[in-house]
Amino acid sequence: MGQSESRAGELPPGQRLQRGWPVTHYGPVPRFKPDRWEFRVFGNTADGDKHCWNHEEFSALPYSIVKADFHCVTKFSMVGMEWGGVSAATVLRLAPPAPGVTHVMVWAEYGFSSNLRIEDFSDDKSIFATHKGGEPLTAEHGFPARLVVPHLYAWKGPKWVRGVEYMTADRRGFWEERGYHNVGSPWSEQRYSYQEEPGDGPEL
Ligand SMILES: Nc1nc2c(c(=O)[nH]1)N[C@H]1C(S)=C(S)[C@@H](COP(=O)(O)O)O[C@H]1N2
Ligand SMILES: [Mo]
Repeated sequence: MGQSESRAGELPPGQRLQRGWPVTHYGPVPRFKPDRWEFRVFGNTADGDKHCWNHEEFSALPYSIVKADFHCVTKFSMVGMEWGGVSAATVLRLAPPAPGVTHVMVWAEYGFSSNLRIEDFSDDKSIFATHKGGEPLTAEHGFPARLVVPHLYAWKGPKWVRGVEYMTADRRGFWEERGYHNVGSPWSEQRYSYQEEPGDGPEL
C-alpha cells in the first residue's frame, strides 16, 4: 500500500477530473485564534511527554513541498496540487512515537478526527499543509494547517488540524465511524466501511 500504487497520469478507479477547487466539509468554518492555537502531539510519545507548538513555533518548523493529486471519495479528483508545510516526517522526528505505536488519530477543530495507520501517516508525501501553490491556505480550505495524505481519500486529511495522537491500537475517526472505509485507499476503491476486509479496521 502507498504512493507506489499510483500510476502517473492515471486517476484512481471511479474518479473524474475536477476543474477549480471545491470546498467540502462537515460543519462550520472555524475562526482562527492565533493566540490560542497550538499543535499538540500526545498519546504514546517516545518520551511520554506531550509536545506543543504555538502558531509562531509551528510556522518556523522546516518547510517542505509536496506535489500530488487529490482524490475525494465523492468521486472528484484534482491533479498536480502543490502543497507546502510541515511534513509528517518532521513531526515524527521532532516528537517521536513510542515503539509500539501502530496508528495515529489526527485531530482538528470541533473534535473532527481521522485515524491512519502509522505507515500511511509516515509516507514521505504526508504533509501538514499551510500553503497551496505557494499561497497560504484560505479559511475554507483549512487555514492555518491541514493534513494531506495524497495516497488516501481526502477525508483522511483533516482541515483546521490541531494535533496528532499516537496510538497503540486502532480507533475510528469521524467519517470512519460514519460509514467510510477505515483505510481509504482510492487505488483499491476503499470507499465504504461495508467493503472492509478482516484486518482493515476495528469491529463496527
Ligand atoms: N475538519 C475537517 N476536515 C476535513 C473534512 C471535514 O469535514 N472536516 N472533510 C474532508 C473531505 S471529505 C475532503 S474531500 C477534504 C476537502 O478539502 P477541500 O474543501 O479543501 O477541498 O477535506 C477533508 N477534511
Ligand atoms: Mo471528501
